[in-house]
Amino acid sequence: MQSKFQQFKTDFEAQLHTVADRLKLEELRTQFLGRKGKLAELMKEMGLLAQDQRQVLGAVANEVKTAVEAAFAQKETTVRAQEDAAAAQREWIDVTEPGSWPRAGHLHPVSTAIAEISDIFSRIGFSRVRAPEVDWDYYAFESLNMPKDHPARDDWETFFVKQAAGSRQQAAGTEDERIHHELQAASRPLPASPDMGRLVLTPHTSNSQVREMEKGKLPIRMININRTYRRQSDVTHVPMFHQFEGLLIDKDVTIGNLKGTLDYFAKAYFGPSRVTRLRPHHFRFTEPSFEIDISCGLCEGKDSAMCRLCKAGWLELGGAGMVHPNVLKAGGVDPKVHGGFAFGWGVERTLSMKSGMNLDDIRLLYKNDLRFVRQF
Ligand code: FA5
Repeated sequence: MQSKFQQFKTDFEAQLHTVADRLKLEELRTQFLGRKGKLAELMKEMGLLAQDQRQVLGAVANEVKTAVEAAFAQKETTVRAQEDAAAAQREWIDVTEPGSWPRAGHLHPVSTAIAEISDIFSRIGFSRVRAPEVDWDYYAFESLNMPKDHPARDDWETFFVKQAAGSRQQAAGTEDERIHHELQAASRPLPASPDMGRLVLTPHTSNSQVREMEKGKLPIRMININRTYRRQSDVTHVPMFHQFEGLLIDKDVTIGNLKGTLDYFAKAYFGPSRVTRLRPHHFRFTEPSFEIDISCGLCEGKDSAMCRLCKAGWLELGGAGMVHPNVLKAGGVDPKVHGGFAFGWGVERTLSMKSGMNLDDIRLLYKNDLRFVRQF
């Protein structure tokens, strides 16, 4: 029986040695020291012995039990300490480490260009105004010296708003009705031309010219940047784009003032080495009219025959001219006293011609491809 106790101790110690975690330790405790464990069995067996034998063996049993429990307690302390140290290592948190931030977005390059253009003109006293994006034919064409059915209108490839065509009756609560009411509220009564025609998605920002003159405050120095629409789509055209329209009405305004303004803008937006040139053109609402070119930023006009971007050192940006007397009259301005200049450029075109942009398809701006927009 005594050797059984010794064997028990040896077995226990051997197994205790291999234990490395709390789970195994608990299993070992149940197996050896639990109520139905090996020690309890030995004690039960010992209880069956004669009293004198029990007395002798009792001392041995106590000694084994004390030694085994002490070894167990020590192992338990060691295993706990090891497990706690491993957990501390594994679950360690550096509370001073910066958190992980969601990726921040940024303005679309067209929005940035609009803000920049607006800022550049504000520095020389041009105030930003707004004109409707959906407007009457009258403001988009007719008041701009383009009578109905004039072939020049075809150049604008206009979208007409269907429901409003020829009729002032719209279904209650529709978007058309809202636009219709907004436009009526914004429009002044027109003694010369009571019929404002159809509603159009403005194909250019020039609808702001007569609207601004109608406000009756002179001089005018305005910039209108807005969405515009045309039935076009190719590498240099998108169906929805932005234009910025400049209009200056004052006394003694010359083409020199126009050229100076455009050169100022070209240098401020594109860089100090860039210049503009005026090329004769024709618009019904300006006389004389010009196409505005800007010197090429890629070849700087030096190797223009080889340049993949420009034609002969110049890039075409937009139109401009001296405001036609008929347009001044439509706006209630006396052409004998006041005159002025106007210009209208595409924001996307202007942006794509900025050095470093290298945009060979303007439609990329509206593809919603984050790989593209994140570059800017
Ligand atoms: C006009 O729209 C005139 N209203 C400009 C003007 C204003 C002339 C004031 C005189 C006085 P044009 O159709 O050329 O002109 O358009 C002007 C610019 O708009 C173009 O040079 C181009 O930069 C831009 N543009 C025109 N159509 C598109 C399009 N579909 N996509 C992108 N940009 C366009």
